[in-house]
Amino acid sequence: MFDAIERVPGDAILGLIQQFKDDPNPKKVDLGVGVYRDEDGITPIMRAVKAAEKKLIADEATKAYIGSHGDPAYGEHVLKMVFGADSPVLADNRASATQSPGGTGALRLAADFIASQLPGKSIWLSDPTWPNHLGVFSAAGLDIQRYPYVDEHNQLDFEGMAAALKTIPKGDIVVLHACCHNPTGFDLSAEQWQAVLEIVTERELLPLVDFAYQGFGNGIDEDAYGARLLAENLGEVLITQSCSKNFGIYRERTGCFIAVAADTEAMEDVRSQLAITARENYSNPPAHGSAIVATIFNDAELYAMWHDELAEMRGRINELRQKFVQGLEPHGLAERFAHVAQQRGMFSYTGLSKDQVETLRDEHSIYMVGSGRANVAGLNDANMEYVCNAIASVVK
Ligand code: PLP
Ligand code: TYF
Repeated sequence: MFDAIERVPGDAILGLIQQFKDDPNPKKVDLGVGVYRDEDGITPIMRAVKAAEKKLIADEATKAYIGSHGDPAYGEHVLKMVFGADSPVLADNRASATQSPGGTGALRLAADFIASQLPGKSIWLSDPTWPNHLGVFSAAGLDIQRYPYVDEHNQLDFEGMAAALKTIPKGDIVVLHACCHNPTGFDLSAEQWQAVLEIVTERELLPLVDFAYQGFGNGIDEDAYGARLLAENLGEVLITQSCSKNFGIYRERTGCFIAVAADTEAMEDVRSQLAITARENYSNPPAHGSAIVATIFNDAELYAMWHDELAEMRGRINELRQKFVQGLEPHGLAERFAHVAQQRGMFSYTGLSKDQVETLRDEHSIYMVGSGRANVAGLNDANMEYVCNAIASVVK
């Protein structure tokens, strides 16, 4: 029976990991997959996470199931991180948290919830977006539509985006990246979020805010600006959250699907459906990652340790953005790449073409995604000059 099964290519971003490993060039540079790297190129376990794990090993009393919505303590901490402890949304008790296997699991919960409870609605994704958005939403059977996000010069095209949002049929779902847009690194300003709120209100759209990088852009609260603005001013908002990046616990699969409803009653109705969606997918979420996060939030010392290290990571990325543009200055390319210093998060749409990306890989062993997306965190003082020289050689 399996004779007819076709072999298909794997995920292009994850495929870069293997290509990089197999490259014998000692000068090779990995700017591919989106994991944070430190100055030594390592993806470290954060200090507070290590300490929380030690505590958990000593104190953990059971491995019994945690329930379809996950650990309530984790859910409460995530709601406070996303909305702010004093949020009117939380005071009104109209937000529900369902712990999920990573942000991807939250996206799948969102997709299945939309497919079963909001049938006939299309889902609108930025063009470009994280390729897995297309995979997850189409696997759930949703009709996918696109709105523009960058112009032909690889700059944020907010006018184009806003014009497209104004044409979306009433009741459709629009996916917005809360911060650190993947793959471009272009985020919306406060004024632009306000404009989005007005369009979404006027068109009666349902925003789905994908929040995978809180704390990687400008700060925990700063990065939540758009998500909070929408949740505080709209009756209904969906949020898919991830702790993979900001706690560095990628493989522990720790995320949360948040549904904001008009009031507590409506929220409880939605919540009851989400327990079924979770159960039908995987029954219960994994518990280790959420236990780490809850342990850190419950301990003032661990919280401070985590908060400081996240600030260090964010500071390093933003500093690398500046150094990269400075490194291109002697080549007369500082202006052409000035946008890299303005972008936020791990990723930058560099503006390099597919051919230039291929030349960088084949001739210089510098790996980035075909779209020209670079993981800025893969840069460091040791490889910066090498990368800048190589880029200068391919663009000239
Ligand atoms: N959404 C975006 C835009 C992402 O870049 C990621 C990153 O991997 C995710 C969601 C989900 O991440 P994870 O499933 O690893 O938590
Ligand atoms: O965009 C990235 O690099 C990260 C990691 O199927 C990732 O979000 C990439 C592809 C994928 C899963 C995670």
